[in-house]
Amino acid sequence: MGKVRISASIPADILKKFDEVCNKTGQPNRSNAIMTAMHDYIVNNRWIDKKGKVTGVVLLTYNHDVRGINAALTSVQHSYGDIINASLHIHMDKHQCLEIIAVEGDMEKISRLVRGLQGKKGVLSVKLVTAA
Ligand code: NI
Repeated sequence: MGKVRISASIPADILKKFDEVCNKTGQPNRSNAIMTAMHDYIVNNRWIDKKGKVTGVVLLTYNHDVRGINAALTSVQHSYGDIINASLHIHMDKHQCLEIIAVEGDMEKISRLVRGLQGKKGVLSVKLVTAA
């Protein structure tokens, strides 16, 4: 398949970090690294098409300095109490937190939970890993 040229606007600090990781991982050029990152994004989001009962974990990282984020994330999780078995909070450093949320239930509802978390200001990443 032929290649297409794209253009995108992204924050300078993200690009700087991206280029640093590209160098460390030995990517031949930025286009190749972006292609790899896009492939990972596609693979990481395959769960979107899953259906039925799913068991897994949601890995959520966020910046806890953002005003109101803790309350917002707790509120979302309380709304999905029937599919959340447990959660574990890890203070990664002074600013970043990792939350591991064990989920079990209908994929459609888990998907809504993930989207609810993704939409909050200060959230850095949300990843769902399904066990079955
Ligand atoms: Ni924390």
